[in-house]
Amino acid sequence: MAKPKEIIRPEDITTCESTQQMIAKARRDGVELFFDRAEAVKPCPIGASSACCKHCSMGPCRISPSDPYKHVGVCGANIDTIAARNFGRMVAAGTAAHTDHGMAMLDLFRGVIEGTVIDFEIKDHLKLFEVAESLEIETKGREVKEVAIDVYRELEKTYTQVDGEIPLVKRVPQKTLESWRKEGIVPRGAMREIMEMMHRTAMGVDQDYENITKQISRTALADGWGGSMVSTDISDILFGTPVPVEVTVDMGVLKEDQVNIIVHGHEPILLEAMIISAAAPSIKEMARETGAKGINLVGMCCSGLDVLSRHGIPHAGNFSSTEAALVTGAVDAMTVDVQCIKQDLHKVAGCYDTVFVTTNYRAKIEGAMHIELDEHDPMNCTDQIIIKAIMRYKNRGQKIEIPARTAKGVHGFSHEYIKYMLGGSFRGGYEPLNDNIINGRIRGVAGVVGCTNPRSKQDFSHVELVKELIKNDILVVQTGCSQMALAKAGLTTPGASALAGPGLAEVCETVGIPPILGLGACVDNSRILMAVSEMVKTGGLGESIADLPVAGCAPEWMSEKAIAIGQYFVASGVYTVFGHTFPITQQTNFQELLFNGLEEKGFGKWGFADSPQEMARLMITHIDKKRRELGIDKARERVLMDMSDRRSLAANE
Ligand code: SF4
Ligand code: MSK
Repeated sequence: MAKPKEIIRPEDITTCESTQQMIAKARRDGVELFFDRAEAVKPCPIGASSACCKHCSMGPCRISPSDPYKHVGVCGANIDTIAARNFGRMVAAGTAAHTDHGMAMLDLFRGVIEGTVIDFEIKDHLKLFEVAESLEIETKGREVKEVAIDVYRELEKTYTQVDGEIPLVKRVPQKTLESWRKEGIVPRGAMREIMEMMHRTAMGVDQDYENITKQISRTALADGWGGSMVSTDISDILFGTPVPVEVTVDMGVLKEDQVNIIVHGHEPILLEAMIISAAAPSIKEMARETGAKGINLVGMCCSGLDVLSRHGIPHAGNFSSTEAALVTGAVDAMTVDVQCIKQDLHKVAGCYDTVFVTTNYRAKIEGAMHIELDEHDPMNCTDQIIIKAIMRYKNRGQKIEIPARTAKGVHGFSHEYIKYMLGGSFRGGYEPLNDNIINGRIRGVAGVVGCTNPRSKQDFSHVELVKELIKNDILVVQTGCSQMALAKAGLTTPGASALAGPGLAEVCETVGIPPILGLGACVDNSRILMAVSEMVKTGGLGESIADLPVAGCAPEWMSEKAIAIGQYFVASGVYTVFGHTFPITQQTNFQELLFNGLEEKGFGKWGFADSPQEMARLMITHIDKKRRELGIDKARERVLMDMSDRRSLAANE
């Protein structure tokens, strides 16, 4: 076990009380968690500044971040080339993760259409037809299957198209699209963009940081408006578009008297299949025979977020709590698929006799049990896992300690539902949102998303930042582990309006929504792109996404996927702030380009801050700047002084 120099108190590591309790238990049990290793293994300062290159065997070459232009690599690559290449490869990896996930969803969709996958079906016909129409596919008088085949063929181009523009850019506001065309960054298929990104960042190819940055943007856009968007659309078509539902979260959702199975990862098919298996009478009977009151399916990380709003499945916690949940001893099985699965989950599970199963051929863990999920017979895998979990329940020898904490919240706000809830069934649309931004009741909209990271106090920055934003009348939309941080803090309920500024509170109370809207998994950031696109198309807030009073933030990010997401938001026109660290050397040309130069070209830009208060200040300052440029800053001043006007909002809506 790696020994941290000093034992850090659990309350200094995380604000999640359940995780604190389990850190203390793990220490008593002698079990090492990733929090311990984060303390013991300090990050390399040169790597953290992205000032090293190992792209060939003339190196690795290291540049001093404190004097970055003093030296160059053996080949002559300077700090801007080295940092831009490293950044580009992070974007390529993040884009590959989302687009490969999307491709898997598309494979499943094709299987359903061809009839080779029989356990799933096209559940949401309305969404299928809406997607078809957005791709300019004829729907009138046509059969569902005919439309589905055409949708499949169009969406496949998102990956394979070698030239021209991918089909989903039809959804991009015209002026934003024009700015991409001018810069030459409208994406082709993701396979082509990722391939070119990797080629251009190899030794001795593209050595102009500005030119590399164009391909970085193009690759990231192939993710946000391509692979990620396909993944979200197909999930909705096959499993249903989420609608708001009350869900219970936090580790208290584990039940001492039930067979607890945690599903962790990113692809919804695993948990969807698990739900079908767990409902089978023979399986239920088998569980009952062991004395268990039932089978308790629980989500974690993004798999859980994907299905919590479709099925009301409880959620135990985010990325930083996955090991901690095992420390309860109450988890009979943890099953995983792809992305954000720590290798040591297998080891921690072993300490508590928990059955740990990998299920995806792309993601095995050395020594771990692997039961492959085949979409043609998914329940063969999930039945086996549940039976193993029931056996573990029957023979539970561990002393169990389940944290008592739970919180309830409302989740499942797709961009379609936001349209409906704001406008009502007869006049669904984004006009009420835009109107309330124009009149100043809502100051702007912020996306707060992304991971947790053991190098930041878990959940702290997410919760403090969001509280500060809603206090300042900024409506917050969320995805990923950030959404779960706010859910555990009990702030995803309409009652959270009590913490909002007066204008935002009034709008939320009138409509009956929380000021913090959870949109789903990290791949569902595409829903936020669709929402900002709708805001532009609705009118009154400028002509491109870059004109909107909006901002984004990933306060505790850790994954390359987060960098890809950040870059597609920046290239789409959104000011995007990252917290705790940023993979760049300060005061270099590449940093200047990302943090200022891109905005001058009509895109968004990157920002960085350490504290949630500073993140909020940067985002609010940007939103106010956009309000000034739109000429709507005066409206807000008037509204803030006009209490009776605010009170009449309900009557006017
Ligand atoms: Fe060094 Fe250049 Fe090789 Fe990178 S590509 S390792 S900077 S010689
Ligand atoms: S799981 S990418 S830690 S959001 Fe999507 Fe959470 Fe970040 Fe993984």
